[in-house]
Amino acid sequence: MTTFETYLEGRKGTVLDDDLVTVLGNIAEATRQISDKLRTSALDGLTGATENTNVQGETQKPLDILSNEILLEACRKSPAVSFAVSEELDTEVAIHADGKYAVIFDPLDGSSNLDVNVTVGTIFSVIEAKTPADILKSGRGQMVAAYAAYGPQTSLVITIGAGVQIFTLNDDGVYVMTNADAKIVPDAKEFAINAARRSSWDDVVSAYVENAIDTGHNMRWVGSMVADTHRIFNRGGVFLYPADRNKPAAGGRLRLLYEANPIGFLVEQAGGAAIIGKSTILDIVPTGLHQRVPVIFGSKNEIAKISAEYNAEKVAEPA
Ligand code: AHM
Ligand code: MG
Repeated sequence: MTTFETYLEGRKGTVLDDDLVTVLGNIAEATRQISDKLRTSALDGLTGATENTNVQGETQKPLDILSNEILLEACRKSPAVSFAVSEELDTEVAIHADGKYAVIFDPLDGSSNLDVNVTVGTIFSVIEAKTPADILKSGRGQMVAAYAAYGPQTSLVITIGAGVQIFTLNDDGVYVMTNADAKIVPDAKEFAINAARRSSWDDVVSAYVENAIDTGHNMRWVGSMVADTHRIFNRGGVFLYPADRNKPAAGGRLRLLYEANPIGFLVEQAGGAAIIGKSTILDIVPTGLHQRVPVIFGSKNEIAKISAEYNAEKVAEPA
């Protein structure tokens, strides 16, 4: 049996040093705590919304705030963490003055689904950053990316740049490896998109979806990116959240630093691809902590078809 702890110990000397192993152990423990809180949230009065809005203008759920606190505490417990960046915080938070790693996270992705009792998740990424300016580097600078999916099982899906490993939380609260080398199949006839927004899609996305429907692709949309990603890890497919063609300046719906980048790193490490249009997600140099981007990722050969259409310059690149 390989636990998350033994896996990390065995990978020391790669990107992992003792400090980073401690950081990852504490973050994994935070996801275990969040998983616990989710399981009994209705019994503990942790449902519904609060009166607070975050910097994105979104109403915060009690569990958004609690998950954010749990992750911040995990950062404070880790001497090597310099900064924390979160969907739920206006700006970066300084943690330890002599720290070297920034932890960047979406504490509870898909939280609009919380009371519906479907899968939600925590997404995070670790980069080297000694100053706030170091945080704004492209996704290629990520050392670690991961998500925890809180569904019927709690799964921790992680890359340290050596493929993707999946761990499952057991009854004793220990993450046990259940897939040592997760791969996204290169071809799959399934796509995920919020079709209610089709009037805002660009021509490439509209044509892709139309053709997919005409050629017998299936559609699945959870509305919780972690859940949609986890399905793609299991049976392939494509996820699309394009920019609104009527509001190109907004960039898209999903955020680069704590949604698109970690998922992009994981997807590439599993043999898939992740783009915004002509460019790959991981090559974008961020201009702000909460910057939004179009997000299109999944099975390599399907993404290649979409990318070829963008590159044919039929439309301008979104964002
Ligand atoms: P969140 O981090 O506030 O939950 O927002 C991100 C979520 C994604 O999980 C999901 O793919 C998307 O928002 C769904 O957006 P919508 O239902 O508004 O189209
Ligand atoms: Mg999110």
